[in-house]
Amino acid sequence: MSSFELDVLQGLKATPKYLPSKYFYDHKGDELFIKIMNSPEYYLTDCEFEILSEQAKDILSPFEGLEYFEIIELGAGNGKKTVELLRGLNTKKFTYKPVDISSNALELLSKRLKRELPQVRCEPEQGEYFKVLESLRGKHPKLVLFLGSNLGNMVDERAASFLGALSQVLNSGDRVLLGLDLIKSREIVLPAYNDKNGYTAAFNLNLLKRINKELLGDFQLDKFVHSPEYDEVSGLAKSYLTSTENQVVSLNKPGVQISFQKGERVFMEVSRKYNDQILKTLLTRTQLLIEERFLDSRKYFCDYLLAR
Ligand code: AVI
Repeated sequence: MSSFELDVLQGLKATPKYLPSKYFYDHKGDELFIKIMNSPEYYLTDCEFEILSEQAKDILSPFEGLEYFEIIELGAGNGKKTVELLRGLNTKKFTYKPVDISSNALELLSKRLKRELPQVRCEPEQGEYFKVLESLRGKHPKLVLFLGSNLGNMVDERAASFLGALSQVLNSGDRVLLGLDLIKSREIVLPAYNDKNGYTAAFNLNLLKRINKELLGDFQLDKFVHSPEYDEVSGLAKSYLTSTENQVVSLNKPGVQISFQKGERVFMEVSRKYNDQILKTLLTRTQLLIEERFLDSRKYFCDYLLAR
């Protein structure tokens, strides 16, 4: 059984039901995520683009005097923001190593780099963050980029163990640039997860489509609605797909039937929003310390520079 099949089965048999958001990113999911990032409601990308393009020099200052270093990007996506950070650097001094679960996203990124910064030495690696961590060990000084509030898609416990594992493969003096979306009002956050064009709804529903295709399922997409929620006290944004009627869905590959009640929700994704305190709690069991904060002009988003 593939891990996709196992994880989907486990999630749909659980109470309450859930599906892991890491499976959003098939070919169609990648396309929809790019549309989300270009949506006016999805402020995260613009904020971080502003930070990286306007403050690149300050962000990279700890690496200024070094002869050679590596820039490793976890969850590189299409690299639009990172290109801004790399633009001002002397290309002989570093290697850029983007890591992503999506080989399609890595291909798009490599093409973008060839077009926009052809001199940059780029060594892409396809894989899950947790699984590639070991391969990051090495003697060269490192800057690890974990941008886009990607950490927010992990529940806190997993985020803390991820940061712990990351800290363990780094050497003293290495840095992590961690891009986090900050806690703010629901009037700003909720529309980012419920855009008017319906890209976010389609992004969530696309996972049902993927299950239909890969696990021979018969989900009827018009019988589920995208229902995001956000609690501005805890900073937790959560996305659900809600069943609009009592229904039974078959997955013919494992050969199971799953019942849904009218109004029953399938938890699809957490997108945590942060503040200093929440981040400090996640860092307690690591050897990473907050060295500096880089904010956008609206103070919606923060790129934290962490030092090992
Ligand atoms: C990739 N990640 C940080 C996005 C987020 O904001 O949680 C994924 C996303 N889901 C819906 N819209 C965007």
